[in-house]
Amino acid sequence: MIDVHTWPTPNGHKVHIMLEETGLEYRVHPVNIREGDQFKPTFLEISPNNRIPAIVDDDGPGGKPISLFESGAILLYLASKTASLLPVDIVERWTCVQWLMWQMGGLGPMMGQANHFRRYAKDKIEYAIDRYTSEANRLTNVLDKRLAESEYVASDEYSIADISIFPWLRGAETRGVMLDDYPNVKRWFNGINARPAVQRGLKVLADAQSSAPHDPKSWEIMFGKTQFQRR
Ligand SMILES: N[C@@H](CCC(=O)N[C@@H](CS)C(=O)NCC(=O)O)C(=O)O
Repeated sequence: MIDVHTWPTPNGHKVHIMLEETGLEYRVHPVNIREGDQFKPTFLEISPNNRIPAIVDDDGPGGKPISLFESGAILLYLASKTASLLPVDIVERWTCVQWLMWQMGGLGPMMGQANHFRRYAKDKIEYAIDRYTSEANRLTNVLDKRLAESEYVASDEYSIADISIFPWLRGAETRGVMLDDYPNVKRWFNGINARPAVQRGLKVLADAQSSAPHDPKSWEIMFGKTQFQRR
């Protein structure tokens, strides 16, 4: 059984979708990041970076429990555990890892910053809004060019690279990225969105999902002193 400590955000959705795609048995433990659950000592024990998602697999390597944080590492682990969604061909496999790293180090953080400065920053800093919106669009264009030559991101096979990127393109317009401007991304996005396992993954904790603006308390937890306190 896999225990997933999570919340319905893009990084959480990656793991929810992967668990549904692989058919692994899992239990959901909500970590309400707007209320500060990510700072609880029990959560920090498995995720010292105070970020969701994290998993504990009681049937890890050698039948022993393993706990993991960082969504990219979790996707790689679950792909390797189930021998699925990671291409077998060695070139395609490394291409898949390459795009997974591109998402983890580029698209995710830049989309996150675009969202932050466009929606959450107390001061509307034009330079920051422009920089991160431009970066989010530049990266989406890189993806669009890739998807002009390949059905899926790593190859013509659906893989964890697609699963890692897809949630970041949901609600892209709030980050200043219009999918109509990227026809290959739009074609790929609609195909993935139509997968039953993806739809099931998106339903995990769906009731808790909120696009409402932060109130002063949740803003302080996410972006104020509580976030940056040494633990
Ligand atoms: N690189 C990490 C990023 C995880 C991350 O940023 N998680 C956010 C939600 S999407 C979070 O837990 N935020 C809590 C906080 O900022 O305190 C991953 O991919 O797992």
